[in-house]
Amino acid sequence: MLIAHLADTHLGKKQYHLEWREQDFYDAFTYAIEQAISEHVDAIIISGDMFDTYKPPNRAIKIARDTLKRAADKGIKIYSILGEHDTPKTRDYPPQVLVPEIRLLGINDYMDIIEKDGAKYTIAGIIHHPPTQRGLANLKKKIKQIAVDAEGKTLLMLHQTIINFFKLERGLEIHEIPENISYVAMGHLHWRKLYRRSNGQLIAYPGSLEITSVDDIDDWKKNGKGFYIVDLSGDRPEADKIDVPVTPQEKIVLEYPKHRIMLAKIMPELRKHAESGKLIIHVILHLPRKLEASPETEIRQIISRELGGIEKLHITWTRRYIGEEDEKAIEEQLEEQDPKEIEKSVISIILADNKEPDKEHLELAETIVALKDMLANDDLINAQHLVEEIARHEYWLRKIRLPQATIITVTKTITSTRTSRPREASRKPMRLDEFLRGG
Ligand SMILES: [Mn+2]
Repeated sequence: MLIAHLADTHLGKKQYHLEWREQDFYDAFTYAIEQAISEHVDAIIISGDMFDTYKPPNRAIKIARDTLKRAADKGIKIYSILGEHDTPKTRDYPPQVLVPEIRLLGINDYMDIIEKDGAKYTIAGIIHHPPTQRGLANLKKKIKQIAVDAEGKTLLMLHQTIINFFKLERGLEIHEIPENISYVAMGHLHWRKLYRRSNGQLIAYPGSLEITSVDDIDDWKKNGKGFYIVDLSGDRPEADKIDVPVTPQEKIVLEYPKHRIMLAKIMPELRKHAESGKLIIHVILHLPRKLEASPETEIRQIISRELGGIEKLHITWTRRYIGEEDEKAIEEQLEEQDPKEIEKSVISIILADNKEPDKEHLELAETIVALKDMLANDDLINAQHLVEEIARHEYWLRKIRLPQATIITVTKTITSTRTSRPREASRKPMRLDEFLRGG
């Protein structure tokens, strides 16, 4: 029983508004499916975020249909779940309904039981659940039910955070996944991760098929991009990494005015990447605060000249202003810390009125940080859940209940040309309720 496990293919993503970047995501998908067909898999599973949005370009749907039809024509079954990207944000169908070859699991229909060589296998899936307390509670209930209903060796598709691996947001813990599930086919994290539990269970994130952000670059260099071919037939599941070629991306730091020398040093690496005919470079430029010049134009000219006029070249720019030596040291220190943890601790200290935050403050701060991320991602449905969760928090009740007859002092500054005599009322301490009434 061989299964190709893909996730986060993000079809329709048009990175940096580039036409050719949209095509790159289609090419990676087509390549992966062709590979899966040539490996003679019995099923292809896509663990969420197959499409970049729930309203992808028609082109994305057409390419998904054409590619998956070639697999289905060979008798390969295709299953998918929804990630947070392709979950409809209004009352609508997800884009997968337009691809008839896909059996979408996790909404009404949670599993399929298939037989091969006299053995039974369960392919199960649950759509992405928001990382709120209620969302996660529902998710855990569904996972338990699947573990009860499953027959034979079981594969479960999920699109969630597993907090033992990464702390993007709240999520599941490894011990919350029932032991009778052989292979946990994850999506959501864009990096490759393969973890074998002592009971033989495999938990696998294939990662995104293409490089979706600067944050993916290090993992791509270390582990490559692609998917897994999983063999469920043996006592223990086995997963093989299959690599998919992607457009190279490089992150470089250039410090003004040493930028020319630094660029020359890194050029052989850039030239190697450019052999593919495509390259995306993320330049982080360290500049003194008062610099008038824009070295970007010159750097761009050097790069395109040195790379022999490569056609598909895209450069992103980040400016970092460096004043004094210790400013730089602080920046380096900050880079080492997880920015989410910094946000969380700042918010929790504010909530604790500048005192040592306790568990409640930290918990609420974490929810607020999560809300900020969801709003940044335009994920309004999940944001709505979190707003409700935040609003219901007991912290506010304690915070608002003020001791009675609190006296606050409100002083008005009166600017008058006629008289310099301040009015009596403005100097008198006012009670809070008077103040709120506008007295
Ligand atoms: Mn994703």
